[in-house]
Amino acid sequence: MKHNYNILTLGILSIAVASLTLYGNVKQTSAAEFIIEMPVGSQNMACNPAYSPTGDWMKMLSDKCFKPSTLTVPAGSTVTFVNKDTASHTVAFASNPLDATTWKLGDPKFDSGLVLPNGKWSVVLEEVGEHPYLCYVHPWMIGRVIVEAAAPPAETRLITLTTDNNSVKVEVEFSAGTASDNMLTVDPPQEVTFNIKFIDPASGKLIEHVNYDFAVVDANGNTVSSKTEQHTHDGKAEQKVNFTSTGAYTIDINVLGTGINKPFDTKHSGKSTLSISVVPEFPIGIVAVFASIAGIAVAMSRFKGRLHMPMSNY
Ligand SMILES: [Cu+2]
Repeated sequence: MKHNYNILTLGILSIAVASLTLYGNVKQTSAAEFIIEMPVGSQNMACNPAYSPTGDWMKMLSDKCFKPSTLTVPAGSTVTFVNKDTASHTVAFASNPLDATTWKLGDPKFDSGLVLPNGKWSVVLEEVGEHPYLCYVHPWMIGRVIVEAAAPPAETRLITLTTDNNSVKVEVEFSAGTASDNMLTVDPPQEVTFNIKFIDPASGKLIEHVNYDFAVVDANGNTVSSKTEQHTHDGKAEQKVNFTSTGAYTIDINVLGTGINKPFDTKHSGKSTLSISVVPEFPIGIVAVFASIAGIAVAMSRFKGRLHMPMSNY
């Protein structure tokens, strides 16, 4: 299982590297702002030598009319058209820029109206797909924006807890698993490193000389492992837990107080609990099962083939 997981990870990594190579590492994956210029001279038909009033508009894209004439953006991006020319232009979306019946005129979301020299107009594009547009004053000015699905937000591996008396903010960053609703999900067997920060909620600063207990407790309330009276000078701590079996666990971080010697100052203290669900990661498990079924099927067919072979072939 672990082996399959590694191969899969390697596969995903190489696909990721391959796509990075294909698209270049400047490719934007989350919504952002993009600019398309109407360059000087776009008022002249000469900006688009391939233009003809009929035919395939996709063969009539010229960066001298709209720059760039093809722009790919993640969904939700803002595209701003900037008029650098000495004439006024428009931007009107149209399913076919050469077919006036498809021009989306009059809708301020799809039709800029006149954009004066040095003026600009912005549109937010949510719908995934190809969005052709034109300037209907100068219909040889044709362009398109291709909207791609935005990448999901980067995974955060951070859960913020507060002790029961609200005197310590406990920030827990973990090396593996996924977090949602203060619940961490881990695929076993997995060693997880917890980087813990003890923060003063009032100042937002790390608390110095923190003493704490760190315990892993199973669903029956039994302590699986624990470390007591741990001390951190700078308010940062690292703890490792090896999750070998599935189940529900909690990590109890009990802040005993601050100071070098007992009795500790309990101004910053209290208990905080992190819930952990240790479950096999479903899709990877399924892939592994399919892989082994496929393996058995191949073995079976080979065996069958041999059974049906004429004796003379031996
Ligand atoms: Cu124009």
